Amino acid sequence: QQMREGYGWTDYYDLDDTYDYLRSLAKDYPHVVKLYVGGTTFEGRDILGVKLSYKEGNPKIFVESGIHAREWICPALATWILNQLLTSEEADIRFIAENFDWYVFPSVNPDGYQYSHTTERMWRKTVTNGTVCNGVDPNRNWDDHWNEGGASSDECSEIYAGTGPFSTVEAKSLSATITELNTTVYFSLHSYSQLLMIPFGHRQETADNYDELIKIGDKAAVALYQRYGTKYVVGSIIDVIYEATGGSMDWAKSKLGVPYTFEWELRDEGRYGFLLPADQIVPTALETLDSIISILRDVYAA
Ligand code: ING
Ligand code: ZN
Repeated sequence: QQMREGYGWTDYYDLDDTYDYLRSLAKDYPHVVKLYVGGTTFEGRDILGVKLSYKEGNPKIFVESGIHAREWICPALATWILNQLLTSEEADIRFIAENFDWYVFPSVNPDGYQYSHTTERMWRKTVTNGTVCNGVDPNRNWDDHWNEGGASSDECSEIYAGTGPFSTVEAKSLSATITELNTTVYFSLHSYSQLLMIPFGHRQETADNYDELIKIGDKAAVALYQRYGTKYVVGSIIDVIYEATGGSMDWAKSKLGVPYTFEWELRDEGRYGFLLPADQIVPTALETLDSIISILRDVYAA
């Protein structure tokens, strides 16, 4: 694996290293990669991402990674994908690199990610100055069926929804960026459980293109399986994991009408859980990219 100025994929890296890597890409590939600030945080950090584009007029892909602080495989996977899109000579990878515009945000909860590195490894939420407890679950704070189930009003809960829809600056500012983009594809990266999910996290609606998304998802899970035999279950959030409301992907589907929305729960099934050993970064990334290629081939053909 190519190493660049202290960054690579045989170890996990902290926020500063991750952001430095994005800056190095913008510097080294000035015609293809541009830094893109997607929002801001409680502690005043940028939610930093990149736009990767080889030509005008491509459909857009938004990659939301690291919304939960402790899911360290997600930022690692996001940067690994960027490296592949820029350096791979494989036809499938060149195809997805050059025929879509990629907006990749490896760590959309940077305060939480930093906190998970410095203070509490198992931190999930954002960082706030709560009255009794710290943090909001940034994947329960979006303005779609907010706090209607699988979320909590208790500030100390791991799934605390916040004081109202988009009460967090992180979800609010990022949602404004996503709205402006008018993206065709929305990918959300989480760990762990080996699931490939589509909207919704409640039973009040079903995705308008549910059958199409399931069909694309099932094919993608087969593609993923073919690399190392890793098994993924495909389905809606409510069917395959649990009830959850106010999540980002549900918002992208129901409020923006993004046609193709998928959310991965990456490796593993719980042996290591959030503490996935770093020697699984590259295998996880390779198999996940296989599923991404499958999805994007179908999206392109649709
Ligand atoms: N899982 C997700 C969570 O936020 C999810 C599942 C996805 C819920 C999308 C709602 C919307 O709880 C993890 N592991 O965080
Ligand atoms: Zn998560």
